[in-house]
Amino acid sequence: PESLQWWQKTIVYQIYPRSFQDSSGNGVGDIPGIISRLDHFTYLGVGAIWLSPFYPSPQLDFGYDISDFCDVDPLFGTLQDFDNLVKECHDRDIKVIVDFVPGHSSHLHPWFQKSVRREEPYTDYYVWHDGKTGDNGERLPPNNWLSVFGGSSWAWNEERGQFYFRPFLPEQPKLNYRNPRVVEEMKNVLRFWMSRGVDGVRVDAVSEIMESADKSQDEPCNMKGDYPQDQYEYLNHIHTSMHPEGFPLIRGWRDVMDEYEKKDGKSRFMVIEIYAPAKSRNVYREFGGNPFNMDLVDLERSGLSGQSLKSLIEEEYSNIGGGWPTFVLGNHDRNRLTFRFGREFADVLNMLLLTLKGTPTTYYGEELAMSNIEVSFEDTQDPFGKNMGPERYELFSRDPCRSPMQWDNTRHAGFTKSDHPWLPVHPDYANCNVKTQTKSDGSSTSLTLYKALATLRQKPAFLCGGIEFAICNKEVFSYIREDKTSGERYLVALNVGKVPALSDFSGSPVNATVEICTCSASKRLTTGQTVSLQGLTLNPGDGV
Ligand code: TEU
Repeated sequence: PESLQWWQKTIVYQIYPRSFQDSSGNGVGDIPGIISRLDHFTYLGVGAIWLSPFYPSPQLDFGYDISDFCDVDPLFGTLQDFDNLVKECHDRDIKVIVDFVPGHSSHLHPWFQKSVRREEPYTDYYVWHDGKTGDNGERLPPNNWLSVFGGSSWAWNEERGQFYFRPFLPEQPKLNYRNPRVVEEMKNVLRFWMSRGVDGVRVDAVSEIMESADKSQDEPCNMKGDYPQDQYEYLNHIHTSMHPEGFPLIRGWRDVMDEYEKKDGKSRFMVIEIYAPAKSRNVYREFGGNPFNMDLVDLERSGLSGQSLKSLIEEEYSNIGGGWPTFVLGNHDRNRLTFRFGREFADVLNMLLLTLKGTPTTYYGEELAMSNIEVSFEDTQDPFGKNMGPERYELFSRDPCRSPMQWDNTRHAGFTKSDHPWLPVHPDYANCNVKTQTKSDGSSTSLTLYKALATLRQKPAFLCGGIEFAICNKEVFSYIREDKTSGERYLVALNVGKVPALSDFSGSPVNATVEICTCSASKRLTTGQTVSLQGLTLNPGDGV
């Protein structure tokens, strides 16, 4: 463990600033609110927080549309508040990771405004194109490329008289990385935040960072039969996704982080957002990035079994070479665990995440097993959901997983004093909240389990010990984490199936002592109890 860097020893906790804690009473979370809640991380044993964007923004994609990369939106506070946050975190030995969104800016960014007017040196800061003329003389985009959020990824700008590329919203014009000035500008953005003392970055939307130079090529079709042709999945994105000319940009950003490492000898973490198979993740590692492993994020109930977990985890460990895994279960773009798998599997999946080798990332609220909220189409805030229309919005809207953090059982779960939180609090907050789940009446809750797991994973066997798979079948996923030096040896056994399983785990020892178990398993097992490994029954959702 001594040779591990801080980011290999900690849990990363993702905060969605809008939804964490409102201190100003406007219904939207803010930085002073986060500062007021830092005890939560000390209590849990979480040593790093990652903040989704808090930069000036018209909030059309809730902060992922940035109009000034080097400031704080008044909605969330001031730069002084941010500096205070860094100081308060560091005083508590908590690292701070910020979101770095290099791919696009807001349409309101001065660079884009000047680019529209062809003011030098901004003329080519974005990806502009004349487009084509159709058979009837109509104006058409240069190709069939699609936006991740649906529809053409080209938007017409009347003032400049050209199309611009925008792989997400029309209000998120793509920066042109074929322009060396842009490359340098974004490195300076990184330097700005590194100089303010941040310990790492999460790099946004890395797949879409670079597009083919040749805009005359269409993307090939991916689907057979009836599928909405303006939807992202309809095409294979060889020109806009994971483009090899984007890889060196990762190296450039890593180099900037290294400049800071060299100055003070402190390691900096750069985790990149990419939904990619193991082989492609390795490519990004070669360029200095540390890609999230999103395999568990992409998993749904129908795909969950002991075997499926084994195969995806085995693949990570066998492909990673000298790299370091970064597992994650969910984020602000995906449905919550309870929605995807059912309430009974939330704890067992947290147990999985926190007992694997690698850096785990937890999305806020998952330590409580918070649930998706229901939002009607009329009330939908997320542009991705709105774009899809009343029939399909539920498949795409990200509002349900972004509801306010549930702190206690007072009004709006203690999130805000406003009458109107920006998204409604989940109605289950009276029982599902930090305060209730911390109550020390001896019974175990999702939160107390999470805390116990966070403590346990500090043991060398979990931090850096080997992993050896044990019984893996439809129901059961089990593995042994062992540290040879100290002789620590733990069996982790999880039932992720639909029926109870009676398994024989006995190898060398016949008996084992229960260290920790999920809430459902705690009805039959208790910490410190000796159990026979020859016949251990686990019900669905049980983990031990
Ligand atoms: O998400 C990026 C994103 O949506 C893609 O990685 C996408 O999932 C993939 O390419 C589809 O195959 C990030 C943020 O997490 C999200 O909240 C933002 O809306 C988006 O970037 C735009 O900044």
